[in-house]
Amino acid sequence: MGLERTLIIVKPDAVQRGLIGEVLARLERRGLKLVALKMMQMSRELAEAHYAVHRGKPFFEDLVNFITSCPVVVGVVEGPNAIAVTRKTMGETDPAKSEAGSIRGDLGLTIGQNLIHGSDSPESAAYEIGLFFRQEEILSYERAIDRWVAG
Ligand code: D4T
Repeated sequence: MGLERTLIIVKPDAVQRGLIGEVLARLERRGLKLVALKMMQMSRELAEAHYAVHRGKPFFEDLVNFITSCPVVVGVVEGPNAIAVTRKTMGETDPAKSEAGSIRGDLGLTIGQNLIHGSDSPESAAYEIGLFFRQEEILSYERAIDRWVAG
């Protein structure tokens, strides 16, 4: 049971729909711990760096325009197997294929507006966390509930 950190972005559609709290609450209720959190307007340069693996794909331009279209909430969540657990809690990339009970399966309809980003591997988590946060912005702290969610 490896303790991992992963980057999450509450995307513009969730911000506009008033779902920031709902999205973050689902990760918190899962037992994951927020160790960094901020609201920001992503620049085009940052968006292109974040989505570098998708450069050249047909949806790249729309994706960058979308993610820079209004402020987002960016965070780092920590927990046992946090990368896979966060992805599972999010649902599939396409909300139409996502299980009910997941964030995208309960709250989304289309792939272009899928509410949340989560890193998909330890390598992308390390890269993405480094893009958005300085080391001193990521906090280490104990919660009294930690032993009840990850005993
Ligand atoms: P992100 O990266 O936003 O967490 O989404 P996923 O990890 O689930 O999916 P992804 O990297 O494959 O896609 C990134 C982002 O692009 C949008 N997208 C994707 C799109 O608009 N059209 C597409 O055909 C694909 C594959 C949705 C998520």
